Amino acid sequence: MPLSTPKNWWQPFNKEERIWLYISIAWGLIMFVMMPLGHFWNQNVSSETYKTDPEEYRQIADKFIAHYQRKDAKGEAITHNGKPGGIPLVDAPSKENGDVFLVAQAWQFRPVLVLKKNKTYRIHMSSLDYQHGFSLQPQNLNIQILPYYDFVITMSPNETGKFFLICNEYCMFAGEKFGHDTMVGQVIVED
Ligand SMILES: [Cu+2]
Repeated sequence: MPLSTPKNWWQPFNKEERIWLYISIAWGLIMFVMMPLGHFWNQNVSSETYKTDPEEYRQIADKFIAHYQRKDAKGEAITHNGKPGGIPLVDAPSKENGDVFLVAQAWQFRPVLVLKKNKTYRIHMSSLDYQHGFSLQPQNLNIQILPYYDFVITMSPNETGKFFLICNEYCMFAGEKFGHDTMVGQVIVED
């Protein structure tokens, strides 16, 4: 038989090759079981999913924001930075009183939600344009936000403080501008 046509296309593994193969299979299995396990340490929470569309969702969310936006003594709407045109600050209703709506849009999350410790909230989230990520920090709770889908998570904050929402899905450019790295929102938990 000529040398150029070996009987078997494969050769027996040598020792190092076999070790690396076993390591990569084991690592693949670890990564695989981490996905469902992440559910138990609350890195990925269960969500309900509904169909929506960006225009419909925008209307519902803006109505929600107008209704629950925090007002000052003179009845003026309050924003997160105290300036007109800032992101609205909303006293979110707990589960018994209504649903909460969060909008992701290049490149902001709105509104800034003010929640109460140990109350339970149903939080809807959808995108008006691209795929965005909802990454609550420093808790590291991660959910994808997609246009045309309304994800609802139920959560009960158990510590007070200011938490940040970071977009952890690279969201493209809009009008030839890039702003993914600036897409940071806020959630405030009060007593
Ligand atoms: Cu984004």
